[in-house]
Amino acid sequence: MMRRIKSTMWMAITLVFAVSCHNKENNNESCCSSEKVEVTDMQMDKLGITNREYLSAASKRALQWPELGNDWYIEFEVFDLKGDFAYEEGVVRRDPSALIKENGKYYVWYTRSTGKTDGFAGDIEKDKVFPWDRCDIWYATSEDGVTWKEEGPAVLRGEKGEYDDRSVFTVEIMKWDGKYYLCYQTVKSPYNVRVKNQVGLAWADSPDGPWTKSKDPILSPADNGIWEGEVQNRFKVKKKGDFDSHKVHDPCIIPYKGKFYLYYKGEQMGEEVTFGGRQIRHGVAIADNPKGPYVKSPYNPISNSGHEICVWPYNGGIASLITTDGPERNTIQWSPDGVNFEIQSSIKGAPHAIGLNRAADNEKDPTEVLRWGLTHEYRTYDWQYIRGFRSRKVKNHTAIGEEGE
Ligand code: AAL
Repeated sequence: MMRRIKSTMWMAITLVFAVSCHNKENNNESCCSSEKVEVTDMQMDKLGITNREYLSAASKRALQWPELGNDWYIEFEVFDLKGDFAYEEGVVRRDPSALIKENGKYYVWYTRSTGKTDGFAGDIEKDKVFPWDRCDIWYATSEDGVTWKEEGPAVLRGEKGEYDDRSVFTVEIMKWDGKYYLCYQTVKSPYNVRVKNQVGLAWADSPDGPWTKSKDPILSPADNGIWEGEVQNRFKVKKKGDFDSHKVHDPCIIPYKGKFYLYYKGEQMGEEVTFGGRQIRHGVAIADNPKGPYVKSPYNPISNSGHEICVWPYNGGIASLITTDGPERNTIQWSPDGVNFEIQSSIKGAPHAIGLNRAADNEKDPTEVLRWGLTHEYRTYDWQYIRGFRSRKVKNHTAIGEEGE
């Protein structure tokens, strides 16, 4: 535990250090040269430092490293699946939920639609504006995690006028106290670029349904942003509002410390491009009961990086895979309390929209739930399909024929 705290402190220090040096350089001040840093012989040898009188900025950062292990460091590979999850032109299958194992089979839920994407330029009343527009939530089962059988729809879009009448998508599963809960994104028509996205919930006594849907959304965007003008442009705002003022996405509920933690991705009105990517943050909303009410944490946002939510319990806290956007993308983070996350490792990149394996023993290893699972991939912008992934730890780096110890 101590090591973990130290390592995350180091990561934070490194980031702050890097930013402050950068600022000073911009102000034309000489940076990082005058401070006297003590270096022991052991540190010299371990870090391979040439001369303790001439420490580069990199060496100074390295001297602040704690003893880092490899526990949270993993590499991914993706592969094609069989049966109904083999690639099928004309059908969108994407954003798989986590896997659970029931009745000797793995179950997964996912976004499903047919037809090409038209975009926003035409008649949005008739067109399909995104690949995840006009979708329903379907489910599939598999005995081995590789060959999948599509079982049919689980949760359908609502009747005209309901909050989920246009699309239900990007679903997660939670099993709790013998019941099953699906939480998912919802959109109400008309699906224009300024439409607010919400989160719905459905529950059932069996993973095969039937599912009962919540009459109202269980989570909505913050209501404190102000659009500028009437034009359908999501970047034009008078005031942006909270990090989740436009959309609440990628919901995932984890039973934790006697409560229910709903993690989600927020999209802000007037989103910018920052750190070479989208301005995406994560938040959490907490409830006493699975059906809510969910109250957003005053600490939100709890991550300033990431995209799809991928969280799991570990060692009394919550771990989170942060991908795609923001300065901390491609890291795995952990929080002792489900709210205050610190970086544990950086990774080379992860498959998108991971559905992790909740049937795994999440306490066996920090990343056990990521050893294998599901992801989606874009064959084209029109067609996405569900694929498998595996991950492995990097344990050695030995040349062919190199002698062992
Ligand atoms: C995904 C998710 C949400 C978005 C779209 C479909 O990566 O973040 O689900 O709405 O893209």
